[in-house]
Amino acid sequence: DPSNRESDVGDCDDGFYIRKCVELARKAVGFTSPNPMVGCVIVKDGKIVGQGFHPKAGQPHAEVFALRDAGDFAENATAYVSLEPCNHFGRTPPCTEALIKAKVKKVVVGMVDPNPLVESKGLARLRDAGIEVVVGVEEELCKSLNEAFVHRMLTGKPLLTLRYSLSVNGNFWNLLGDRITECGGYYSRLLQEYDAVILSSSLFSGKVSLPASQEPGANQPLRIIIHKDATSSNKISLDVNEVTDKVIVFTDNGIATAPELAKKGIETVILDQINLDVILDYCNRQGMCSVLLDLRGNSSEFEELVKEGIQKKNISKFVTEILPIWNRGSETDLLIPVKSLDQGIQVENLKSMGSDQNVIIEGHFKF
Ligand code: AOF
Ligand code: ZN
Repeated sequence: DPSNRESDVGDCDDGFYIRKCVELARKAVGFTSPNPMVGCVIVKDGKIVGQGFHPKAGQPHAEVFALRDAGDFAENATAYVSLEPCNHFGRTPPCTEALIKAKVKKVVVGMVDPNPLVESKGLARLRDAGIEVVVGVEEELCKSLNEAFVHRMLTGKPLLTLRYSLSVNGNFWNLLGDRITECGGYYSRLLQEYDAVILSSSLFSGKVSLPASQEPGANQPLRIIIHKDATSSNKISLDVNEVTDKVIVFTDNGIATAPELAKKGIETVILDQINLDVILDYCNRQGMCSVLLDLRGNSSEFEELVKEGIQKKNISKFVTEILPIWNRGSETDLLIPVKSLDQGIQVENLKSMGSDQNVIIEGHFKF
């Protein structure tokens, strides 16, 4: 009897269960690339009888875990999935077949899978098997959950996010950092969601100042360190104790840098010219969906990278509305976490503070 099963039912609408799927899916944040995050719940007679999420590429999909959890209760039940069930053999077999075999009656889907291998074919397969299919429940939520995966599927590039912390008085390039980089803070939480983070070599004077979570099992984004104009007198210094195995250095002078880093077991990529496109292509080939560009550091190497990025992408609002506000004030002693500078209200707040206020702004901006 399904009513004997443990459940956490609130109200019984489709949106509720898809939101539950999204909540489950997010348990794997930072770990699923190149795959999306997906959650699934199996519902029978108004009770959740099974649930699961996709933990990591190569491992079973959300539906498989949820069906396993539900066992025989899956028969005649409704399966809720935040993403269209796949109908192809990838690293794992098709979820459509698993749902059909389990004899579910109905499948409610958050969004169509933008992966061309799947796109609507999963839905068609379920309908062919006589299963009722509903699509597009909490669609925006499901899309935003997998914004990076969707972006990569549509563009062939990872989603790039610019992360900054800076003072009102400082200009765009005069970036702050260390006081805002404690573990567990805003930046620390942001890092958990990314596959890689691009850092300037100028940040490294003996140790890697990245507030990545120290919790066991926490996601550690690949640290991509840019070291431009490397010479024997301008060497990168990485403290090997702080370095995880997930570090790679992009440099334009292998002679100055590579042998020393190789001795420490750090991979170096030597390029004629370091630019964002090359780095993003590299990340894409590694199956990464999301990359964070950390604006801390003061070196010219970084300024060029960011300027190039700004010219290419449409962040005119950032340049026209936000930058002038920063040309005020003097020292900085107040921290305002800003989730996204896109939000006009926060811009207004800053304006009303006047020029004598000392403000540090922290946030991130999706390109
Ligand atoms: C689902 N449920 O939980 C996930 C799906 O190599 P594979 O077998 O893992 O297949 C990867 C593709 O399957 C991925 O690109 C995406 O289109 C879909 N992911 N699909 O039904 C899941 N993670
Ligand atoms: Zn699947």
